[in-house]
Amino acid sequence: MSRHSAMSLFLVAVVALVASAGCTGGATPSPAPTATLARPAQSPTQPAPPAVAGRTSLGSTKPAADLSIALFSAPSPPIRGANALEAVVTDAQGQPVTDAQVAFDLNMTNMNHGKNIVVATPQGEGRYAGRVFFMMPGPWRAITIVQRPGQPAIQARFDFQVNLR
Ligand SMILES: [Cu+2]
Repeated sequence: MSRHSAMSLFLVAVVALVASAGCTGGATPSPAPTATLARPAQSPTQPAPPAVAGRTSLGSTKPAADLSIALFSAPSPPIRGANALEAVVTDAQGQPVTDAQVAFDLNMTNMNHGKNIVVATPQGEGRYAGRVFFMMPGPWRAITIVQRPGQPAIQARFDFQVNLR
C-alpha cells in the first residue's frame, strides 16, 4: 500500500517527445508497427526483469532492437480508473537503460477511446513510471514507446485485461 501511495506522488510531465514515435494521431487505434508481444518473455539468455512488489507483470518483450521491455501495473491486476504502470527497460546485456524517454500509448483493443499518451517519469535503474487512467474494464493495450538519444523509437505492445475493480 505504501508503495502504491508513493507512486501516486509521481508527476507525469507532458512533453512532446512522442510526436514522431509512431503514434498515428488518426481516429483509429494505431496498429503498432513494431509490436512484438503480449506474453511473458521466455528467453533464457535474458535475466528476469526485476520483481516489483505488489505489481502484476503485464508481459515483457523479446528483445526489440537490442532492448527488452517489461511492463508492470499497480494495482494488480489493473482496474478501471487510476493505475500506475511501470516499464523496465534493459539492454542486450541485461543492463538497465537509464537514458531513454518512455511513454505509454493507451487504448482499448475493442473500441477506440482516442489518443491517450502518458509520458513516464524515469525512476532510475531502467524503470519508468506513469499514472494512467482506464475508463472502462475490458481489453486494453499499452504500446510502450522507448526513445533513446540518437536512436529510432522502439514500440512494444502489451495487451491485457482491465478489471472492473
Ligand atoms: Cu471502452
